[in-house]
Amino acid sequence: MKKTVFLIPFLLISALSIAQNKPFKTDPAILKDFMDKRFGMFIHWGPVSLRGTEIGWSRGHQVPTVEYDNLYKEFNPVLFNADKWVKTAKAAGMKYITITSKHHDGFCLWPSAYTDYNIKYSPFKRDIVGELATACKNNGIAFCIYFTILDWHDTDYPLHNLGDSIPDPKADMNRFVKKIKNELSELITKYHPYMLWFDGNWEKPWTKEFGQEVYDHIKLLDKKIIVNNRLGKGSHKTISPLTVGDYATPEQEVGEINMKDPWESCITICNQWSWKPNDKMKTAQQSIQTLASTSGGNGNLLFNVGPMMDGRMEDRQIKLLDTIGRWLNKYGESIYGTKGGPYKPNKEWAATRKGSKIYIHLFKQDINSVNLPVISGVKINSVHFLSGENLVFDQTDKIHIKLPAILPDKNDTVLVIEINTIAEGLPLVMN
Ligand code: FHN
Repeated sequence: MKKTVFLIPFLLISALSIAQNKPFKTDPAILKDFMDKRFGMFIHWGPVSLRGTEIGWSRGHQVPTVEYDNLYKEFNPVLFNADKWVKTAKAAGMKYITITSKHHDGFCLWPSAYTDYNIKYSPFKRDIVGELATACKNNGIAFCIYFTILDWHDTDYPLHNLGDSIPDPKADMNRFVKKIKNELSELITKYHPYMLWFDGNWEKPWTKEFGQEVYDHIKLLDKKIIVNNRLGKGSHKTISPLTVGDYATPEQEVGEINMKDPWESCITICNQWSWKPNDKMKTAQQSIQTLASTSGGNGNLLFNVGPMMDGRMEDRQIKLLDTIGRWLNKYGESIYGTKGGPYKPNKEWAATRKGSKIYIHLFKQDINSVNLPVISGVKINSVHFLSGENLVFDQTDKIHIKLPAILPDKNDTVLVIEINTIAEGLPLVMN
């Protein structure tokens, strides 16, 4: 009884805010906490891993639709161990995990009461979303959920396959939106996600109005939940008047530097989002330099792995993630809790900043000096490798830093420029 009494005023205020069309915005302090994390794991997984083709997109293409929609009857990833996955992410220096609870193929990795097309009806039966949420909580990793609003399997969603353009007359978007709001209520009240990562807003049936309705529904249940920018319409890369959500989501590329709007690049460790046998994998150097470049642009990196059909992540991917983690163990202060800039990232280097330090991430090995534009009003007190060694520099019409023949780290050598002011307050230098 007591709880309900408390709840009533909150619900009234919330309903009033929505009636005045003042949708909730996520608290900037929560968004800052998210952006300070800088590095997360994306996981694309489902019964499609039995075929090694792309999740959602291969349905009705590389895999016939009927065959694809029945894969769940074979799906039994007996080696799935949520704690192992979370520990792999933690060892990589990742601070959050985002899993595809439901992708465009409509299969749910949690035992939803609103569709039988879910994990409970597979040989595996176990609640994958729930087990991962618990493992994240036990290991101090923020748990986040990917949720598609484009569902080719659902009869109420008007399009049933990639490339469909004629809406199914039997479909009903209002019924569809009601169902996804119910599914989101399940996910929010059972698993308490830190963030919801929506996807699939580009097809005609979805509107900004549906997006706002779902966003308001989420915020009524938990105002703290961070929401990406794929509930509304418009470009994934930016925040615009068409956006519903809190941050931008450039994909398979490092986003443009942006000191105003929060953003996160989602990029695959291999080529495919879900598991593919012998897929081409990125190198440690590419991965670490991508992380430094996203941080240099003031954004986060959501780095995607696709677990195999038996529930394991590939050993070679675990080894690569561990190498990234070892780099972050040494140089993480130049990534976590930093701001991007004050110099724009480029192919040679990226800059991050925190307190009275500017960190320069050097991507090339065979260089004997680095030249940076001077910043008016800034005096350099010292320059050294983050690993310790002091460096000779001078500041005339440019900042010139001499480097030894061998740099400390072949993936990304970090320089520290100690200055006489707070680096985060400096304007961007258009280098
Ligand atoms: O279609 C999806 C794709 O499978 C993957 O989930 C990416 C991740 O950002 N989002 C969509 C393509 O933009």
